[in-house]
Amino acid sequence: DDNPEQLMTLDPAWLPAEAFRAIGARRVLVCAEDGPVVDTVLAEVARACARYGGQVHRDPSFDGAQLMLVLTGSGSLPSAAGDVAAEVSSGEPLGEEGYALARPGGTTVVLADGPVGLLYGLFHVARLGTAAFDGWHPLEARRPAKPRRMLDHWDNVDVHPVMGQVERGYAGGSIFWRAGQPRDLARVREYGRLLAAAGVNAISVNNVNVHATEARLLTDRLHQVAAIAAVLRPYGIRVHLSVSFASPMVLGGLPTADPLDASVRQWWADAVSAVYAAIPDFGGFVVKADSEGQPGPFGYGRTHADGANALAAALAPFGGVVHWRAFVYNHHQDWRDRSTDRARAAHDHFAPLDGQFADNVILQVKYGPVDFQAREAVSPVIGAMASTAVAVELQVTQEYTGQQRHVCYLGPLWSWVLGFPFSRRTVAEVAAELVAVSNVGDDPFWTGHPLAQANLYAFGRLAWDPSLDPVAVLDEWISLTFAPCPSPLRAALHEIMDSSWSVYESYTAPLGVGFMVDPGSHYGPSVDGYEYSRWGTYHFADRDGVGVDRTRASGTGFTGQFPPPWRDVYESPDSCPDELLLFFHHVPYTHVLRSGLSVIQHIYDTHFDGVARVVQMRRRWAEVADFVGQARHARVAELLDEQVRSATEWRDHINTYFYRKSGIPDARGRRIYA
Ligand code: BDP
Repeated sequence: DDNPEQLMTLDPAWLPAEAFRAIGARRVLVCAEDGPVVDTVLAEVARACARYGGQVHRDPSFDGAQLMLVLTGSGSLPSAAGDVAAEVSSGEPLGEEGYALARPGGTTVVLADGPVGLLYGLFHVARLGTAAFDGWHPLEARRPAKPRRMLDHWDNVDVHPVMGQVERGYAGGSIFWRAGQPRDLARVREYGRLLAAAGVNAISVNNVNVHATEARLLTDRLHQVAAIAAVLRPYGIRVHLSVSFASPMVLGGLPTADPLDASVRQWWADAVSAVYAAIPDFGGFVVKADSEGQPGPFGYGRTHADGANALAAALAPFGGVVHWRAFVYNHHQDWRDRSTDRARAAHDHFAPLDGQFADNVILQVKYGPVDFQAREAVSPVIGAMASTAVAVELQVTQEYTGQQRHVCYLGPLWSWVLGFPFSRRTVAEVAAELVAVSNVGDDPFWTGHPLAQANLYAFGRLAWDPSLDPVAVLDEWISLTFAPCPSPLRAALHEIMDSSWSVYESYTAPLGVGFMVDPGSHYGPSVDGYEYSRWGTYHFADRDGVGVDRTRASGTGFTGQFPPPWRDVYESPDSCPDELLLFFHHVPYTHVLRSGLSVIQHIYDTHFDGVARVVQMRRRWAEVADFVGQARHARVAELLDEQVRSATEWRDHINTYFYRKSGIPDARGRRIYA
């Protein structure tokens, strides 16, 4: 399938041709000097106009334009654009990626200072559709909240014997490699287009677990990375690479990878200059060190600041950065030792290093202290690094949220994380940037579950503007994807997707306790799957109660890693939010929640209710069959069958397990398997 034909069968995702109808039916003037990104803008406009009967003009003196896309600094501006430019210049600069849109009279004007801003402005007009051409529009100036909005691919070059082509990938194979070989990049080009339309401007192309072949992307396979960079550059996207901390040994043949060793530092400097010779706008490195078996500075008695700074020193002369992951914990814990707590690990390791990292190191912290669960507390590391640039890492690939077989729109989860207030500032304000693990593969629908595309779109949009309402973002995605979207379909999609995260949460692990998944695959229920394992993810259920005591008073002391007021809010079960109760406390099954229900009754009720809601989702989807392409409708229908099956399995495992442990029957007398 490595030929252009594969694109014929590829679902268009958001931005099908129809999404450009409003633009393509008009006279469009593009005032900008050619260059890779401006050429992208021109090609988009030309394609739309050819399809919908509009015209593209390049001469700034043309005065019949209905839409003007204007790059400032490209000579004398047409008069409508000049007026907008004057208004813009009185405010904050737009920057390389910002744009302004106004409609002072009968012409819609998009203005940008840099080519990428112009591209983002064009996509904004596509989002607005005909509304961009109605009546009068006051000036709106848009700039990204974060300078880097990045996706990490966990793609392997070789097929890994356990993890396959894409680690935790649920959408087929890699779009970059297949069985050790680079693929045709036509699909990557389309991917770049989708990402730019969502506002993403950086990707890391390979797995954070760097195996032997992937390590060589830094050296003799570098041309493969350069080829990907060339395809993404016209969409304003820069490429980064995951590297092994042991590269000087495994690639360079040195006897050590000690970050303070002069020959090691020289090796990195040489490797980095070769990278920049091949890819002048290369973004930098992503590093998973001393984590789940990856090599790191601990092996040499050095700190993570020593390790990160060594790579940062090599990248600094070229403007590159190191994304250094904070996912460092002991995955060989002794489950009999109750004093160990995986949730504590990142803060224990990294908070003492605040202030020691070089300026071009970005500490990449998972949003929760454990591991991408459907519900966990926000990581206290994010609030503990006042003198360090922090990237908050989200997981678009649905490893623990249904693996793109369940509908689970994650916008509301991310929005909650981003809005979480540490002492004075929210996570969104504290974070220097946002990063997420991609959910894309070579599946014809891009993401396995066609509705999982919404997560990818939402990540980009929320990284651009964390204050956006996630349901409004979903609505944008619906409008762009199903253009033109009939209202019964829109209503059904909202009913199915808006609260699908909380539905997923309701039939899986209760009240923030997490995991209870099949070990290894992480799909489906296995209540005790990890209970006596070395990975440190426990629920401690016994006949009297359930939950992890992370208090200072009697537990692991994790609550003490939070600043006030959270250290006290979480410390007591009376003030701890119910949805996180079992994340922080071990409580009796009879503990009464704010709802007035006991913990055990809450477990029963949410699990029955969750399945009922999934059945209702399936019914709603069946009702809108006439409004959706057949292949797309069939794929979602098939997956909803699986979601009903899986949710039922979850319900029965969880309810039975807790009924057996507690001996307390369901107050409403529903069937629980004994
Ligand atoms: C875990 C995944 C594992 C990843 C790891 C990571 O199960 O495959 O390698 O995260 O983030 O959630 O490094």
